[in-house]
Amino acid sequence: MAVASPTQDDRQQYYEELEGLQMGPLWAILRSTLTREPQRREVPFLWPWSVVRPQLLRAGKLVTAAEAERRVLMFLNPGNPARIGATATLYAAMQLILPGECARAHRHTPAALRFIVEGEGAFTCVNEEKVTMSPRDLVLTPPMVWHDHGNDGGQPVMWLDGLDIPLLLSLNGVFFEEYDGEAQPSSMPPARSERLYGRGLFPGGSAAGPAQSYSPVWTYRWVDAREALDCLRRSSEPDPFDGFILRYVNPSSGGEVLATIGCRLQLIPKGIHTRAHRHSTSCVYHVAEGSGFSVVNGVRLDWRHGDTFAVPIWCWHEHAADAEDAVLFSFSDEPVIGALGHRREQAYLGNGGFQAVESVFGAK
Ligand code: 1HN
Repeated sequence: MAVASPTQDDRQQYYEELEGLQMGPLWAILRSTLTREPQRREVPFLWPWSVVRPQLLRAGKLVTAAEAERRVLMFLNPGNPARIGATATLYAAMQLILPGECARAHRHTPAALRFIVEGEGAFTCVNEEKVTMSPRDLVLTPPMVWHDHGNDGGQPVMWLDGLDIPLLLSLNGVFFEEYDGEAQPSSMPPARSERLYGRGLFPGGSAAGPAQSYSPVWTYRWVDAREALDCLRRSSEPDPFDGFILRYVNPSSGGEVLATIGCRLQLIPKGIHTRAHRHSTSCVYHVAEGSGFSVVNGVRLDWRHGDTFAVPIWCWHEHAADAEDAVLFSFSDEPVIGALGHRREQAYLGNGGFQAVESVFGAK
């Protein structure tokens, strides 16, 4: 029996009724949801140190560490104002601690890393172990590990904070606890985690535990990382897409330092322009040494020491150093994408492997 064709009104009325019942027709959103490639709102973006530093020092005059708990300026991606993050999964920010200040102890499920940008004399106390912080050291505070920061020196200390907050928020996975007291006692021998786990030797016998999901080494020193990078540069060929690149490793597993965040240090030799590629992971870069530029989806980002920039997922990117070697520290959500089995990478094949520059970031 033939059915009378439904009118637009019939459908409209039906959809409205469904809405009131907390239901919806999949066919209305199927194609706009299951897209051929990721729909990304975040855009390539750069936060210049020359802009960030004075604003952060201004915060030091306006807000105490005690008031703020953490005196931090967040790096927010303008493509997605609703999200607290530099990319869809990664939060990045710059923190300031002034001489004599304490950023009180707490712990939480989001994983964190610090890459020190300026100043000597600060420390992070990680599970009762005092970890000193010097420029360009990497310091980890893994999930649910107690941490507070202090500054015993005479200078303001600033560092890049990297966390997986946007990811954890989307998983509804945030737990947070305050410590009973402002700062933890430092009951552990100084530098215990580096001395015990950071030297290719591990406890044996009954003290040998299983591989951990995060690195038991709380800090990776710049002198060591820089020396390793130099050694790599002198003894191997550069990767066409990444130059000379090192992975900060969890020595208990050989895997990434944090379950949700991977860290890299890469050297782009002077005069080298890497080929463009893109991958199904997002990344935040910080310029540890030198200057140069990256082209990210056709946008040229010129960078120098202290700058931080975001490369959202599936964006073409290539790097070039100026007259000196440049060193980029970066962190990404690669461990998450990898664990899900969704790692993809693509080389840019057009134009000899280099993108055409369509715009220059920050140009008026
Ligand atoms: C945090 O614990 C710190 O300990 C910094 O320095 C930034 C942002 C969100 C949640 C926790 C820190 C943070 C944070």
